[in-house]
Amino acid sequence: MQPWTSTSVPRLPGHGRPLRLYDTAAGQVRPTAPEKTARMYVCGITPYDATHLGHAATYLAFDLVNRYWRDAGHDVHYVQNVTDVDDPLLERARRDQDDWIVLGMRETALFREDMESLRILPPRDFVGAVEAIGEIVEVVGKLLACGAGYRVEDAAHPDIYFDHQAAAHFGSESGYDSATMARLSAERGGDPERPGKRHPLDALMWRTAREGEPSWDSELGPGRPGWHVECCAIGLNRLGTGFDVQGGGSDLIFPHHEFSAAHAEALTGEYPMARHYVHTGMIGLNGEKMSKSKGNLVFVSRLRADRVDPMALRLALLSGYYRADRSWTTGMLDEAVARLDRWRHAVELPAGAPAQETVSRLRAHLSDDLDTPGALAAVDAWATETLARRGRDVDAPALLSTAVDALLGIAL
Ligand code: 5CA
Ligand code: ZN
Repeated sequence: MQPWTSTSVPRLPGHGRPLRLYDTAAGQVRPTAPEKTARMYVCGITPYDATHLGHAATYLAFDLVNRYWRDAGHDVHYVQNVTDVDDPLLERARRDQDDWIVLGMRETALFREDMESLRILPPRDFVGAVEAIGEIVEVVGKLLACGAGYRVEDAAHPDIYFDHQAAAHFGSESGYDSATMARLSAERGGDPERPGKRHPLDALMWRTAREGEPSWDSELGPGRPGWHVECCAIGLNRLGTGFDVQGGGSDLIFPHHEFSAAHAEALTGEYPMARHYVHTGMIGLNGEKMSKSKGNLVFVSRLRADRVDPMALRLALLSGYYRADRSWTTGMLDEAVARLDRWRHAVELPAGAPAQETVSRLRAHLSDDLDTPGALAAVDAWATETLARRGRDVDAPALLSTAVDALLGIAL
């Protein structure tokens, strides 16, 4: 798929220390150690509805990772998928008597616009499940051939499942106990009740054709791909195994990332698939989880239509810790508008407080597991000094503005 258009990233003099991120598998903050080209896979949208603030906050967190690595001199090979064929999309299309392909195209187009307006750097590879069907079939075929995959004994629908015991490290990504795994798998798209599976946890890799559902002819027989194997195939084929970051919201810790990693291990014999598993907190609204069923989704496109400055929106989303479950409030947006206004006034002055130290603090906070509240506070302190006319450094406003653009993605 065509990704969205990139904004340019200015080069900032110097660099900070290595980026440290919380790794779900290790249960602690660890330094990332990319080679010249850093490799990151972030789970993309299922395009049956518009981008809400939860999606935006998640992609924004990984945008900071991307920007920090670039600032450190790395190239970043960033891959993101689009789950453009799956149950939620087909269900929505059926409910609205819509064409599932057109629905997916429409919402993906809107997502691109939203990402571009928020100045989120695009992935190098933006890959839809549909365009990757050939490579997914190949992965499923190999897993079937080596015994990690099996067909359920169901003459009408001999679907292919993954035997989770085929991966020696199954469970190491989430660290969850079996009761938690069973509960989450049932809640998040699994089918523990399906007769004929070797184990209730085992995940679907190939769903044979059903009446009224899209399917593709393949050596596995006509059908469509399961969800976890989609991300495994798209990621491995572009990044290889042992890539730096596998990312997404915390709702993907299990079963999605556990199974993608297990498929990769069974397929390649190598472990781990990713060196860091990084998960963002869930965004809610006024204290309640943002969800379709509650009808309390706040869409980026709606805010854009209301002429909210995307930079204020970006700043508002960055004002909380990325890993914390947190609530969106209109107060956050008001605060961000005022903050942006202060910063813009400060950088417009002909001179300001010296900014070198602020840039170092900005980098230090970001390198510390993306401490954005600390990073914003460092810029606030510089703006306060500058607006009080306590600085005469004529280079400071431009340096500060470059740093805020390069590292935080905010255009002042
Ligand atoms: N297509 C799959 C991933 S392969 C998917 O989860 N799609 S999604 O549209 O449901 O979510 C897209 C991304 O946004 C995922 O990384 C998901 O973890 C994240 N996300 C979803 N809801 C929220 C939320 N309320 N807060 C923060 N992140 C969220
Ligand atoms: Zn995914």
